Order: sequence, then structure tokens, then C-alpha cells
Amino acid sequence: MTRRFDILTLFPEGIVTYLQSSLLGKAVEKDLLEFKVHQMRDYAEDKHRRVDDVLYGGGEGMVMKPEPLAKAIEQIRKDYRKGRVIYLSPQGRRLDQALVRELGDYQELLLICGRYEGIDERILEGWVDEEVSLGDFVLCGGELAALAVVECIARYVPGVVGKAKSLEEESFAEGLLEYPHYTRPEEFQGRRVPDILLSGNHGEIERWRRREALRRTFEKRPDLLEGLKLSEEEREFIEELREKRR
Ligand code: 4GY
Repeated sequence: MTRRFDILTLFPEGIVTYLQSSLLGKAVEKDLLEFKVHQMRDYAEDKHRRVDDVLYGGGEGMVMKPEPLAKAIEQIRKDYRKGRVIYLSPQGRRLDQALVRELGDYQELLLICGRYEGIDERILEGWVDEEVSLGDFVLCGGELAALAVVECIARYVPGVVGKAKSLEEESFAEGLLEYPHYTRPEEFQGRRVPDILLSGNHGEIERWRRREALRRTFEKRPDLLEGLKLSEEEREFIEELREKRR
């Protein structure tokens, strides 16, 4: 079944261009993915196609009016069988690989991109299933966040990413950072590729990569190591790194 993504935005052009030009465009041709980008203004009810309005209670800035949003959401999801409506904002649940997997279970996703100061609160209460955030920073609109969410989920749809390296063995999927990667030449401006990678000893190479992934995670993102199930040998390796640090 084709996985469907709907994106509701005031700036569809950039979104469409991106979706066509990447790996995702290829997946559309293969009928693995379907993208529908909707111009929010098309759902406005007045002749000026107005989608924003001033704040009740006063204050700077504009808010997205509820009527066009409700109308758009209802129309778009009327043929959803197993779908979810997501609003992108810094107030949402932080996106991580676990959430990517959860969202990947849905046949259809509707991503709503806010602009201005955001959307009328009643839309969040009555029309949105889930709020998702990329992180603790503020963009000018939800578009970049929506693309990020789509791309993360799409790469787990079978056939979208080549099978050169299975996504399952991607170390981030099991909670570690990636081991370092090298390509030719063997020596670049005085920096050599680690000898082990040239040895042809696949067992040793696997072991080295696993350790480097652990080392990097320990150095750059020690928080990821908590709650990870490691082998005896791996736990000892981490202990060694800790000792060396002192
Ligand atoms: N961070 N994660 C984010 C964002 C922009 C005003 C509401 C984020 O997901 N979205 O910064 N969004 C704001 C802009 C309306 C969304």
C-alpha cells in the first residue's frame, strides 16, 4: 500500500520542489509514497482568501484563523482510513527514532505547517491528534519540520532506501552513533585511513566499528548509553574509556 503524506501550508512551492528532487521523488515514481501538498489559502472562506487574524486579548502578531484550518483538515482526511493529523511546533513531543517508528505505522499522515504566531488553540484541541517538535528552537514556520518528519518516516518504507545497508543495522536504530566512515584515497593530506579497515579481516573490522560507535557515543552523547543493552565485553570497553578519562 502506498504511504500517503498530506502537507497543509501557505508555502507549497518549496515543499513540492524538495519532495520531487530528493530520493523521495524516486519513491513516488515507484508508487511507494504519495505526497499531496495543499495551499491553506484555498480553504479560506472570504474573497480575500484571508487565513490570519489579530489576537483576542491584544498583542503583537497574527494567528491562523480556525475556519480554513478546520475545513482543510476535514476535507483532506475524509478519505483517511488509518491516518493522523500532526501539528509541527516547539511545544510538541520531541522527534526521535522511537517516534519516527510510531508514526511509521500510519497509512496516512497530515502535517500542518503553522506560520505567524501559530494556530487558533481550538484547532489543536479538536482537529489535531499530535504535536511534534524537531527541537528547542523556533523556525519561521512548520515547513522545514514537516519535511524532516516526512523524510525520517519515508526512509523506513521498504524500497525507499536502497538495501546497500539495511536500516536495521544502522547503529542509530539501536541507540548508538555511527562509527567513522572512510573512502579513497588511503592517505589524504597526511591523514591515513585506519589500518584495520585495509586489513580485509571482516571479523576484526566489525569489532573495531562497534567499538568506535561505542567510543563516539560515550564521548559525544553519553546520555544515549543509559538504558542500552550491552554485552559484557562492551560494558568493559566503556569502563576502560571511563578510566582513561580520569
Ligand atoms: N522547533 N519543531 C518547530 C518550529 C515554527 C510559528 C508555529 C520546531 O517543529 N516545528 O519552530 N515551528 C513555528 C512558527 C508557528 C510553528
